Amino acid sequence: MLGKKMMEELNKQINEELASAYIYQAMAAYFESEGWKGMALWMEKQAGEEQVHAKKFYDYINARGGRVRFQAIQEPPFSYKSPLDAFSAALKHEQHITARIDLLVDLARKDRDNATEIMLQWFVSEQVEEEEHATDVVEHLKKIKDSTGALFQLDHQLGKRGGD
Ligand code: OFO
Repeated sequence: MLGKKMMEELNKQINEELASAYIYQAMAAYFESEGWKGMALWMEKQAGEEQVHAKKFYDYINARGGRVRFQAIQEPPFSYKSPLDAFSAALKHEQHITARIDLLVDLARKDRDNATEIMLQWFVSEQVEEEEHATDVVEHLKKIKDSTGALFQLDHQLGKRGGD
């Protein structure tokens, strides 16, 4: 059985993951509106991944005999100043999610809830990748600055993102 506090926090994490999907899908819409098709596709893939993350928590709560509770999702930002602004926000958001996962691991250790701690290890590794991918794009965009040609090239490259 999951502890009460753990079940609350895992349910909150479903909300965090779905809110992440919402944020990234809204970023995709922003990129679409600006004509950056590759970046839009990158964000769309990211949004899809977040839904998979939410489902992992959903399935885990159910497997442990808990009760899933869906909560309201906040409206995501509508627009950004630039691609760099959007990807910087995505990186900041991933850092927030990493802090959330760390909090869940701390709680699992405190509860001596080994099953949850092991389940969370996948997310610990995933967050390393998530931050790395967002950081790569942010660094690339910083180097590009306002070079339209280089931006088009990066947009093309990001559009080739697979289902990682
Ligand atoms: Fe972006 O990793 Fe889940 O939230």
